[in-house]
Amino acid sequence: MSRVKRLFENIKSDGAVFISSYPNVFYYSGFSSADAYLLITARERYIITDSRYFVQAKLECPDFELVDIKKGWEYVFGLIKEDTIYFEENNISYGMYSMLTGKVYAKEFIPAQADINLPRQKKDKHELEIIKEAEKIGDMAFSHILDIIKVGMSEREVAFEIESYMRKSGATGLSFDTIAASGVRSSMPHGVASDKLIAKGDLLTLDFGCVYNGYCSDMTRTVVIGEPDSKQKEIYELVLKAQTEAIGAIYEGVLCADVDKVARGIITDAGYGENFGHALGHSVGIQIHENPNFSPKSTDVLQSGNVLSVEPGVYIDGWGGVRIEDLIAVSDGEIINLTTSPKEHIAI
Ligand SMILES: [Mn+2]
Repeated sequence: MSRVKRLFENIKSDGAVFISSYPNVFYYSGFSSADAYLLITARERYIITDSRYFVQAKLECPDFELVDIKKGWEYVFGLIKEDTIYFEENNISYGMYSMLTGKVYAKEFIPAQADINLPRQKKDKHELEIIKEAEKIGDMAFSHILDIIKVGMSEREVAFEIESYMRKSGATGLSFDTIAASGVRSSMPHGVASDKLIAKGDLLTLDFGCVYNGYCSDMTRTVVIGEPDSKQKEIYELVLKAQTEAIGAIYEGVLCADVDKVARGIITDAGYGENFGHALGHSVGIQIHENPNFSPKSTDVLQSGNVLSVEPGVYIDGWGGVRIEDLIAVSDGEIINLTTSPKEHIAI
């Protein structure tokens, strides 16, 4: 079923859909730049952009009729007969919303972000292949960086080396700012690379991802610079056990909250429940954080086509932290770990 058809099934109405976010413009039309909007009805498909992108829009979106944004919004919405417009309430400025609801007075605007996003939760075979390739670039970057990391290098140098390797391997960008957090900085779950120099005995958490053909990868490994001490070993083994058992608990149809519970239970029983503050995992796709999530509050059931991270962590203020993250895909009843980098205690 086409993506637009699935969209209208979710909305269950004859209205039009106005799309204003890059991920949804890309998903529904194939247009790979920002600065474009879509207006879609059951019969019509318009892409609204400016002259910088006309050639690109014609190439990438052959099913869409191109409309010059210069013509103005009254012209754009005048193209359709529908009076009800579903829109992305989380992806529109207050200014634009006011302008649209003020000027396009004959139309009723109804927030429909969740319904518009929903088809993206179930990746098709083609999308799964792309994400697998993206994750492979991350795996190769990790293997590359293990040969390079040395005492005295800054976190920023390590991050740049990972990023440049991924770009050379076909990535068009980064999923997010690379996290390279060493020593006590590794207690910050999102410690973006700094000028801190890597020292002997440091834990080093590397969390990174690239964008490849429009889709994100995401992985985390924690390594020790030199031989790990007993506490580093204890925490690493705990996080690894939580991650391995959580992955083992995944099957198509499982409650996402139950997968979180497996990892959280293991970490809590060891006395570190307070040190695992975030959810176990999130979906990955065109965006780095998508739904559903492996979180205690999730009410979602895992379905074929879902791609989620499994990333438990233990963070101890003033000491450091450990996180290990793989990307898991569910495809026709099969559970596929897209991340192949080793997880046994890596000492550098
Ligand atoms: Mn992640």
